[in-house]
Amino acid sequence: MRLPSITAIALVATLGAGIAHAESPKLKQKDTYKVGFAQTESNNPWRIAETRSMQEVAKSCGWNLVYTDAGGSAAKQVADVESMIAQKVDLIVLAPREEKPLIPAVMKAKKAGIPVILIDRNVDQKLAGAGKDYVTFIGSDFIDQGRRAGEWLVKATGGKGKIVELEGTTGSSPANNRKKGFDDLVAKHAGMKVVASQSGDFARDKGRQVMQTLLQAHPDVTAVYAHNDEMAIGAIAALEAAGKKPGQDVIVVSIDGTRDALTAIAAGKMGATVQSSPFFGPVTCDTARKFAKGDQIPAWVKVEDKFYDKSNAQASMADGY
Ligand code: GYE
Repeated sequence: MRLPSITAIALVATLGAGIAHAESPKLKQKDTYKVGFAQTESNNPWRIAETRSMQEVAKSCGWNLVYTDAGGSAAKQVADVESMIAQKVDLIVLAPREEKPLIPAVMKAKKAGIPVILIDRNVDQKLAGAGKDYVTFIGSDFIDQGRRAGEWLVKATGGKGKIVELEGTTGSSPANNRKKGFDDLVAKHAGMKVVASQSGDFARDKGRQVMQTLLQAHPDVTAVYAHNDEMAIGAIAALEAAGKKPGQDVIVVSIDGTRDALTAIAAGKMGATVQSSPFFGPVTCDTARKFAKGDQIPAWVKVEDKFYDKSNAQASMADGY
């Protein structure tokens, strides 16, 4: 079993100075807390690694965890948060499935005097703010992840290609921002074009199905950019089923750093993946402790991510999950 605690804490950079949390609910300093963790779904290795990280840290952080799984439904996730409020938890850790539908849940918790820490995905910044409606957002820079995937692809292809983009869950912050980072970078290269961009809902089989359909309309595609590794693995299956050689005929790049992706890179079927660390337990415990102590917390506790291609995938297999 991997021990993510030390690296996860070390890879977190705080952005700017802390902000005053004048308006948001406070957290008392106690030995034990009742903490709600509202997960979005459990259908991929990333989610499972994240949940495990939270469960593991709960023991050392003095948390009695109230865990819910929204099963891929934002409406269920809102109801999950409402149930945590009814159970009078001390703190809610929310991984909001989509940017807008979870706003009412954040506002209800605020009204009930329960602080909310957002992890992994963010909510719409026009509708809610750190230090006011929730404590902070702990997570990766998704725009930068998309840009890094694009930069690698430009280098790997000499700036030429017909790209299929497989988007994550519609309305989620990683899908919105991974698209922006990649599309903006690719737009600077005249020889590169995104010929189709469609959601595969961050899911392996959906990615395979969408790729299968898009291949019929665009049989001359030369690259795939998937917003996560699960969809990339699904796309590789669709390419192989269509008689194409992933890694040779079609270059595949994505985001996450799962064990399956590192294996596919080592086997030459996938080109590269930008890590998106799911190990939120230690940094969330650390942030909650600091917040209870009255320390200033930045609006965004940024998680730094690694990068894997054929030069380091095999040697980095232990990073995978
Ligand atoms: O990339 C994906 C998961 O929100 C950062 O969601 C997370 C993303 C991750 O389902 O695999």
